[in-house]
Amino acid sequence: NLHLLSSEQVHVELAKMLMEMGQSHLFEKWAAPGVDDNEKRAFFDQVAKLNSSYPGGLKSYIKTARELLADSKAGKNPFDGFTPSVPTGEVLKFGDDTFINYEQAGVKEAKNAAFVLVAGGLGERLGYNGIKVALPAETTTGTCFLQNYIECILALQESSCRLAEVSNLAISNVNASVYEEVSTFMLLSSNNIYLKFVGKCQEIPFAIMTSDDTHSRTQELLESNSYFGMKPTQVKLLKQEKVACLDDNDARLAMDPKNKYRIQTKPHGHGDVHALLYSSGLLKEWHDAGLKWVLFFQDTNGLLFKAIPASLGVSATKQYHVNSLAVPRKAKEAIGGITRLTHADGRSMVINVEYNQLDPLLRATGFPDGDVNCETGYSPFPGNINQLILELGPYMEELKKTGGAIKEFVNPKYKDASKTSFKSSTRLECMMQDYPKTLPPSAKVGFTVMDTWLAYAPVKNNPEDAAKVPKGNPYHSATSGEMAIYCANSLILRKAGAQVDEPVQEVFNGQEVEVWPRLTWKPKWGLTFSEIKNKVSGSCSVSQKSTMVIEGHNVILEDLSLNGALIIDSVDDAEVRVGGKVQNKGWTLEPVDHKDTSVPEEIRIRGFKINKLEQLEKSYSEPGKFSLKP
Ligand code: UPG
Repeated sequence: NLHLLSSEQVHVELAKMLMEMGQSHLFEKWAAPGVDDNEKRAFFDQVAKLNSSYPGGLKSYIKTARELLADSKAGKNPFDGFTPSVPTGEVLKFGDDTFINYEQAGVKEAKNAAFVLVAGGLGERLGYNGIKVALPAETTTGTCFLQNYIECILALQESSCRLAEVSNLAISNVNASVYEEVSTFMLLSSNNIYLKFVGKCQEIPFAIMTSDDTHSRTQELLESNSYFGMKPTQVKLLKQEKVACLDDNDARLAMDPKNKYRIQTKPHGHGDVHALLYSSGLLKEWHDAGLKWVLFFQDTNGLLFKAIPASLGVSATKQYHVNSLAVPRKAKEAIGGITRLTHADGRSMVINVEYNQLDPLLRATGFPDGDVNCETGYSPFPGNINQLILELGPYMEELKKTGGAIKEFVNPKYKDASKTSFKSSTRLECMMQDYPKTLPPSAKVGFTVMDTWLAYAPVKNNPEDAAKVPKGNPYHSATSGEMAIYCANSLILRKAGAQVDEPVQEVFNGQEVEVWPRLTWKPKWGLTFSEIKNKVSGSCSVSQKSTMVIEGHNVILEDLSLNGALIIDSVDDAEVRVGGKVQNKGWTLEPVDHKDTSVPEEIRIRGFKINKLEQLEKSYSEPGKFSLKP
């Protein structure tokens, strides 16, 4: 009832609560009554915010903190009583029949999905000054992560809608003329006539979790780029709040070192996303609109959407309440391991064990070597890439009970072995992948393993740290993130029938990487393997030095021999067949030093810049059929 009281009374109530919870030190240095009143009011405003943004309020935060700090001091193993084992999941192979079927099922389901990007992290390990979603995923086109994500969602939306429409046509044999007024996209009917679609596609909602560190810059990025083609109403930003820092094992709240009228705060972790989706009412809105799936993803993975259709297909086919995407994991790699934990009392769950906990857990449970590779050269535990697909109905039901609260942890850095004081203040944290921890054993929790080259190439490490990564382990840098996109696109085109040259090895920012031809395309050109395969025909070949940028939707590669740079842009109604021999000097990669501040930060952190020497560039701005055969 606090909000019904006048603000002064609210302050009194909050002060009482803090006193009751052993926080009187917060007021010790306050000036005499009547002095610094504005600052004192601001203090209570901050307390009110900390209180309302945490499920159960500050009282509950302090209580949980005391319990977790006591466990930590006692050295209690969070996995006490549990034995880890390797779980079984769905292992997919790109391009085979199973994969294609899952992709088809996933595209069909996509119209019932909502996407959630967690982008509140500052990316301290990367050390980039901007927000991570504004970084170019690759510099051939300069497309940033956020643009890529939005264009992928829009492409999926259109493919899903088209698929639904094609099946409607097949069922109802609709009169073609109905479809001829406006064109949003083209359909191929069962008797191979192109029809123009006039219906409205269901918009796939897109929510982005931001924080004080990223909110305004994310908003500006969207606004200054017209939401990258998405309707502004389709995108919702949810800002997570920070939580109070803790000074000692009694969970005394830490004062801001610079202001005696403020509590020091730090991020609470990506697990906040569940409480925010629930408390904002968004989940209910999606549920009421008949949606079925919520897909969570992270800020810098330029490959992710290549794996989304098939993994959504797995969720739909297997009716998984929770489906985590995973890739083969190198031992000690900084990605969590998906593990089956079986308790002595018979309980069992499949859950992520975070990368810093897997080794101690294994050592404590009869695996003296800890987190090591097995005979395959990989850890036997699949690596969690933190792409989660939740079925909305059961998810809503669970959140009605928990309010979205996720099992938290605390990670204090103690001054010495007595564990009585901390080197610096700590706070409670939570992770979005810990959601299944509160689920009943009946919940269907599964995971889907994909090839790393297809699904996972995040940008997390700065050049110095990346250069120190042990040989054979992934760099997870801006350099490797960009190279992974060219590699994946080259391998996909190969699988689609083109002959693509082998990569060459080069060193940028101290990291040895494979440089494949720089092949890029808009997601609307092809997100699934079937879509891409349909656009590659005859005998196509691409040399290693080549660059290709496909901006159009309906561009068909037909007997193309590419040895140079080719840039094609076309409106959706133009069908462009590209073939023949394209030969020019192309675009080259020129090394730059990451310390060279004359080069923009987003370029120098990858260690190369693109020299555009010569290219064949064509743009088709009118509808019609065209052929480009130089
Ligand atoms: N993030 C927030 N709010 C926070 C902290 C992080 O939104 O308070 C976001 C961040 O922007 C990013 C994501 O959460 O999009 C993940 O953060 P990051 O620092 O990249 O996570 P890691 O510590 O590297 O680990 C996560 C998972 C781990 C998984 C790995 C895969 O915890 O299990 O293997 O991501 O990339």
